Amino acid sequence: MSTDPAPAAARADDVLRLVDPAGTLDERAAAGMLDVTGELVRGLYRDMVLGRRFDQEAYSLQRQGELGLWLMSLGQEAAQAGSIRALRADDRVFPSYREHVAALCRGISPTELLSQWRGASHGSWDPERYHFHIYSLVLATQTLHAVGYAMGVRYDAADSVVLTYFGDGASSQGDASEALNWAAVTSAPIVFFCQNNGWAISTPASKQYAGPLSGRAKGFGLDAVSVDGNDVLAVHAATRAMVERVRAGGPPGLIEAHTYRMSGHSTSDDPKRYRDHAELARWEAHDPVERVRLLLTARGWADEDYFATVASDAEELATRTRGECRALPEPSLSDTFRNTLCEETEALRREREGFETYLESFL
Ligand SMILES: Cc1ncc(C[n+]2csc(CCOP(=O)(O)OP(=O)(O)O)c2C)c(N)n1
Repeated sequence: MSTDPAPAAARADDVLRLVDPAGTLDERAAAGMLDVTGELVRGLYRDMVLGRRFDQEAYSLQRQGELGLWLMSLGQEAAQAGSIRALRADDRVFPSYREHVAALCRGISPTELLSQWRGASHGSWDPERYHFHIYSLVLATQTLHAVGYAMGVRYDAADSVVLTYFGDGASSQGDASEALNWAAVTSAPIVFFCQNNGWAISTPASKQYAGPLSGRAKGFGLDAVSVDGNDVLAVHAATRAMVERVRAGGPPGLIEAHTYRMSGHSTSDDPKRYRDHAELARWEAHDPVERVRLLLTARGWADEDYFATVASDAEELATRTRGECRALPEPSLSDTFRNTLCEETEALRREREGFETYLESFL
């Protein structure tokens, strides 16, 4: 049995690609979709490099015992930067748990991003401030929350759009199908963004479903497209087009971005036990960051000074991440009770006080 996720992608409808792995831009495909300027490409490149360096630092922090767990995003930078940069700041995002690059692009700070993984807080950042909801480890649950929110947007006659991220594994959850169906029948202003990285921990996509996810969405009545998820310009163009259609009152949409996580599922996982080396090597040749570096160089849109500046900004981000993470205050165990409900009930107060008395008995 093949464990290579590529066959699932091959069965998909036309997969949009604007830049190939050698950094060559397909001018004809891009025409009418995207005004490809040096400024746009430089910005996306920077997002990806900073996001990758942050992810690497968080991985190291976990290995040194500073974080309880980390879910890496290595290789998924284009899918995230390309899509989030296609949204307006007031568009709402419902992520799963691996959207670190997208979160940083939204302005969420390293500390806010890491505190949940350090066990220092229950939800880390304020979703209202960033229009970016907190992470959920329960697969696909956020897709239903997102549809509910999008229905509210429609009732308010507002013109913001909701985007929800989920994985190929999450698409096998009933919640995801319910969300697609409910979005379609209510014409909710929502875009489902699937980062199809071919694996749900150790289960390959080929063992989860037989047809492309984009096809499944069309069956529910959604608009759907398939993109090369390692091509940041293709992702950006496809998301912009889809978001514009949805904002203008078109049906909800789904974008299936074919990508690959070049690291394990989490710091608790050892992908060498189920993925073969050749598969990883094939995807390394499709590195999303390298492709953009080649494009920038070939077009003369960036020189060595520019790349050095981005690299030094990434180092600065890593240093800040480490310092701020280690300085996070220890949480109080009582907060577990305080964060359960918005307003503490009498019963909860009794439980909390009982627990605090129990803790004090150890002093
Ligand atoms: C409802 C539910 N079932 C099972 C799990 C265990 N689980 C955690 S991550 C994961 C695989 C998710 O794969 P995918 O959705 O493709 O996202 P990826 O982690 O690859 O980004 C599973 C099965 C869970 N967290 N929630």
